[in-house]
Order: sequence, then structure tokens, then C-alpha cells
Amino acid sequence: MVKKTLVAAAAITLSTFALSSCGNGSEADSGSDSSGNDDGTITMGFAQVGAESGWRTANTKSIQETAEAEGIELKFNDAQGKQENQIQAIRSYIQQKVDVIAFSPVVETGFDAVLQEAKAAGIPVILTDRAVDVEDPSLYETFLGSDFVLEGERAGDWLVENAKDSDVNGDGTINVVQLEGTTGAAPAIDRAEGFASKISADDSIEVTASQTGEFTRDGGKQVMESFLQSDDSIDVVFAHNDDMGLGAIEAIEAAGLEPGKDIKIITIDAVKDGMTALADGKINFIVECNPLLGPQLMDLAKKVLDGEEVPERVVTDEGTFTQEQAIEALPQRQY
Ligand code: GZL
Ligand code: ZN
Repeated sequence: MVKKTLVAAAAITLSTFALSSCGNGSEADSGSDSSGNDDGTITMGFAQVGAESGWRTANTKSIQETAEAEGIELKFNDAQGKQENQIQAIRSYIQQKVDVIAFSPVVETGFDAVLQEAKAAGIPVILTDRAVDVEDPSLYETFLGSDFVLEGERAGDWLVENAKDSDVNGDGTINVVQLEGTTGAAPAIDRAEGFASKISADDSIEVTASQTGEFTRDGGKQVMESFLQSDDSIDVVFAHNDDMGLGAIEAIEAAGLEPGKDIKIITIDAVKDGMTALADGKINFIVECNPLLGPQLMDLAKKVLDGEEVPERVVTDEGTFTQEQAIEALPQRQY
């Protein structure tokens, strides 16, 4: 199974390079109408995962606002987290003969057939946010999004560096419970992999329980309630996104414990509600995952339709935040 891996040479860090297009002499006709519409506007079909988290809301807003600003006609579908809905939406875009299809695959596998249909219809596909595992890498033009393994590694690195303060109950082991993202989704698989690879450096750190909270606040709360019922020695929660971490905070407080102090919390995303909890000391560390993919997506779509070369993968540039940094950064945060 050929999995599109991060091609270091081709990976262009979003914020430091403008997307270099090594045109194939198409400059001459770059003014040509690059879409099926006679008035030259581009029609894009976008199949979104759902509206499960603050990250997703910000991601959708960025895509819709950028399409509007750039005069791209956007057909948009919210799959409510169901792969079959996403596949159906892509099929409908093929029937409507859109110029380009973009989507964030809810899970990594099961898209080969519908992507073959798009290819047969001559409609280019751009992946955003989440990757797919496909046999034939020509089934999509490029992938624009984060390096989720790196995000998990950054979370693990922080815990290793802060291990001594993280054994809250002082029993000599750092007992971690993990709130996983959607089962089978690239961010869930890769963040868990990155985190595990880094904490293996310190054998006093152990993930004693791990379960999916579906990237939602409610899911995180329910799973954390069950963890707290079965284990009274939890030191740390590693949540694959802020929303599940915020749900865990509710469960921890309902159990009469102080989040950020009695139980340390590490999350990923850095959306406003997460950063606010971090600034308030209820979360201890957040790894950023940038949802503002709209501008780069529309730029890539235009280049693809103009027959220009685009990198196989465009990795977003992201950082991390401590409690002090969150206090600093909050006023400027866009989402
Ligand atoms: C990550 C994205 C994840 C976010 C979650 O790029 O796919 O899905 O981390 C969202 O908040 O639900
Ligand atoms: Zn402990």
C-alpha cells in the first residue's frame, strides 16, 4: 500500500516559501480560462468532514471566506463525520462536472474507488488537512496540511521534558490516559504514533488507557468520566484535540479535582477555547494545528487548473504554546 509520505524535498513549509510553480511554459497561456465555465470562474466541490470541533469550524470558515474573496464558486458539503456521505458528495461533484474537488478524508482508507472515478472524469483532486492511504498516488494532485506525527512528537517531548513535575501523585510513574481522535483518521493514528515514539525515552511514563472521544467535547468528557471511575492514579491526559481536552476538564472538575494541577493536560489544535483554558491554567501545554488552509487551497487549485507544477505535499507551519505564551498570544488569535 503506497502511503503518501512526507516527501522532505517536496515538502514546502507554508509560511516560509511562496508556492513555487515551475510552470511548464504554461505562462504563455496562463491567462487562459482554467475552468469549464465559459465566464472563467472556477467551480470547486469541497467535501468537509463535519462540524465536530472548534478546529473544524475555523477550517470551514477559512475555506468558505477565501473562495468568496477569490471569486471561486464553492459547492460545500458537511459529511457529519460519515465516510459514506463524503463519498456521495464527491460523486455528486463528479456528476456536476466541477473543475476541481477538494476534501479532508474523515478516515485514511476506502476512497480509492471514488478517486478513480474523479480521475476517469478528468477532475483533479486536492487533499486538505487529512491524508488518505491509496495504492495509486496519482489519484490526487497534492496534500495540504499538518504533519500530525510531528504534532504528537511535540506533545511527547514536552511531557518528557516536564516529567518530574508530571508525576502528580508521586508514585514514581507518570500515568497517562489518552483521548484519541476518530478511529482510522490520519491525525488520530499519527498523533498517537508521534507521542508514543517520544515518551519511550522515559520508561516512567506509561499510557495506561487509550480510547476515542471522536474529537468532540462530549466524547472527551464521557471517556474521561470512565477513566476517572476506573483509575484514581491518573497524572496526565493527552488529548488529540482541544475539544476532547475541554470535555476532560469538565469531567475532572465534576470529580472534585483541579485540571492543570491535580491532573496535567496536553492537547493539540490551539483554538480559542483551548488557548483560554491554557491561559487559565486548566491545560498545561498545547501543540498548534493550523486550520486556516483556505488561501493555500485556492492558490493550489488555480495552479493545478493552470497546469502548473505543485509540490506533492505542502506542510503547514505550526508552533506550540505554554501557559505564559497563551496569555501573550490570545489577543491576536484569529480563531
Ligand atoms: C487536524 C484535524 C482534526 C483536529 C480536530 O488537522 O483533522 O480534526 O485536530 C478536528 O479538532 O476534529
Ligand atoms: Zn504518578
